[in-house]
Amino acid sequence: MIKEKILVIGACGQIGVELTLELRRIYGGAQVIASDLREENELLKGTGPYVSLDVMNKEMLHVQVIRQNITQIYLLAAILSATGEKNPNLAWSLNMQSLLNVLEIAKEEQIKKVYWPSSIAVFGPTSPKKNCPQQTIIEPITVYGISKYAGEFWCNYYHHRYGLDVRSLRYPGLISYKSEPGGGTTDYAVEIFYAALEEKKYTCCLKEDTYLPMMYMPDAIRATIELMEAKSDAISVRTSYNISGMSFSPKEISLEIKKHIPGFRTTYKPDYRQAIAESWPQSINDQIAKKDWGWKPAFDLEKMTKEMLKNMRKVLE
Ligand code: NAD
Ligand code: AKB
Repeated sequence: MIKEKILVIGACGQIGVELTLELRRIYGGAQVIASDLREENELLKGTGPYVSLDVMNKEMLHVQVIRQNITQIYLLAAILSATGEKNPNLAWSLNMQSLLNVLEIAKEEQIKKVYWPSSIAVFGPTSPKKNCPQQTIIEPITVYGISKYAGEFWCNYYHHRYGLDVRSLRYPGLISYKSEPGGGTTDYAVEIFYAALEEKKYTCCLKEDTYLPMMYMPDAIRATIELMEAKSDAISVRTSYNISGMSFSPKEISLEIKKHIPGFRTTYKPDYRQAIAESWPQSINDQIAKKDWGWKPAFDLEKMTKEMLKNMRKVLE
């Protein structure tokens, strides 16, 4: 049996650190090559090999894939929604070219499986706000959302045209404590925990009643692994699957945190991120992921808040 050799690109980001650690737990440290533009993340050090890699450099990427005998690629490098609006050309260029480089090399080298995440940011103001279905009107207004929607169709194209086994999830906003979020509109849902523990007050960039789909990182990591381990013929969606965890507003998460930190106060100072958040659905329908590969989230707002506070207290000690 051929041992899997996995390349994670963007391994030092919010998802990359936790996903790399979980892949190393499953496949063994030496089998999972972490790579990024940045310096190696502290949590990854000593857990397996690390290479410095710019995914935009196709030749360098190709050499690594051949040299390391890679069988699976997880591509996580991207510019997220809020940062993307500050530099739309750069966001389009990185988000598209990184994917095209990976898909093309994966096709040439007959890579067994590719993972690339999409986002709820594909949806736009004309998509249904509540229980947003897999297939619906999709007219994104951010460069990030446009790049994710285009990317989904490139994945679909490489699957149908070349038989490449590429799989994808439309993550909601992800909440985690191990590595910091990297410039998204939903980052407030992580920042609020730091602020609550360190200052007992927080100024939120969104209005108090802005509902968004969110997920605790352990659910997102499990969803990713479950999708990648599912039998190929169970995967009916080759663009990207809707997945859902929870949905809450800044006011609701503030109240939940206040149950544990009684003096905590949030004030609201909406900025350019408000328009982005308002263009996205408030909740997501993930019935196809449930049916195809058995997706089931484990964390709701109450459980996630308890876990975040417990774990962040340890980090801040
Ligand atoms: P992040 O910004 O935290 O991490 C991205 C990593 O990619 C960073 O470590 C960065 O240094 C690296 N990178 C950037 N340019 C690179 C390059 N040219 N070559 C190699 N590495 C490069 O992002 P994240 O939150 O971990 O997101 C990972 C993926 O998941 C992205 O595709 C993102 O769109 C998607 N996603 C994330 C969320 C979320 O809430 N975090 C939600 C939906 C989708
Ligand atoms: C962002 O806010 O840009 C990300 C996402 C939902 O894709 N967290």
